[in-house]
Amino acid sequence: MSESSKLEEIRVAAVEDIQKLKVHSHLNLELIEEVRVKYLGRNAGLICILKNLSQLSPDVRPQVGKIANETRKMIESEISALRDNLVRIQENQKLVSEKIDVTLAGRTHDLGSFHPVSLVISKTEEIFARMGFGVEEGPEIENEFYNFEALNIPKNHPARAMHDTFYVSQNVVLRTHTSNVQIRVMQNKKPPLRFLSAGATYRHDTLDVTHSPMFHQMEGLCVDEKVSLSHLKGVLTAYLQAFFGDKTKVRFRPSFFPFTEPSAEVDISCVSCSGKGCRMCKESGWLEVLGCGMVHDNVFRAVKYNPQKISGFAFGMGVERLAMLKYQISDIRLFFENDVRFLKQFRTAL
Ligand code: 2U9
Repeated sequence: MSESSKLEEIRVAAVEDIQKLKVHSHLNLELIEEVRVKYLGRNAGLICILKNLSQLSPDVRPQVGKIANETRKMIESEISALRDNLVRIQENQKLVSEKIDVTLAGRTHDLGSFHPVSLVISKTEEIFARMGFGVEEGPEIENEFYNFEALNIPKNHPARAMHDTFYVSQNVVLRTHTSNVQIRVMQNKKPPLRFLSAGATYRHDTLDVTHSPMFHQMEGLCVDEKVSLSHLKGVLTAYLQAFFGDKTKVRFRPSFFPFTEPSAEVDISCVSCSGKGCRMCKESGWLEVLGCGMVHDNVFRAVKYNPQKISGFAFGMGVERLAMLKYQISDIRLFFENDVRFLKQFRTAL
């Protein structure tokens, strides 16, 4: 068979194969590549003719060469048109399938909120910061020296009894107040000192509406030369009016604590009836909010401060109790159940 007839056969077959690709219902790049290799691959008939052109006699060579090149160009351009077309179709399909409706309503995220105990602590720290008080921390597991001895609570004092204190081992307790922090700070720093300590404390109480074996305390200490009871009254009155509102009345009643002398308990006018008398204040018009006093000389001696030269005031309050009064919560257990329906009510509390 002459080279020209072979070329004609190849051309007819290629046109037929390309036509099949054009109408193929599941055309893909591999099918196109198969046809390309069949006609333009290294062993394809057309390519062999082109490679062997030099062996043809000079009288037919130009004609065969011309037809062979034209056939190759025709197949090449058909194949690349098919390929471009397929790529365009696939891109369009991708765009359509990935289309998003930007007008759909977005998914919202639930905002978290601070626990009321955290809110009370940070609000208190903020108010005291304006009066020059910093914040200090200390361990919740403590030895008896820092929790009792240094605070003028001697051995055999009822507060040390097993029914009040959780003992970890013979000499080690879960702190019953945050006062261990003040002792540690006084051991490490010299006066003047002004700071708060806040954190979890533990007492051997049975859980009920007002008691919890774990609760939070905030305590404050101010130590310097010539610190007096009037400084104590001024600072605590300013704090309570900033925290509960500037119309709040504040009164100090004599009391007793081993670590302060003199000692006092502080009441505010009832947050519910403003002092007229109601169920919340048991008709007294007053609510007890904290304890305080002038630091006992024995406490200063325990940290090697000279009580002749320096004096100080201290105070302590229960954080859950303050939160219960401020937000009118009647049951302390709500703080520890962490029901989101309770917690989310404090989203905008401060
Ligand atoms: C040092 C010296 C003195 C801290 C004080 C109170 C009075 C007080 C209670 C309030 C309610 C504890 O949470 S509560 O049960 N606290 O009444 N706390 S004076 O006095 C200190 C502390 C540290 C070195």
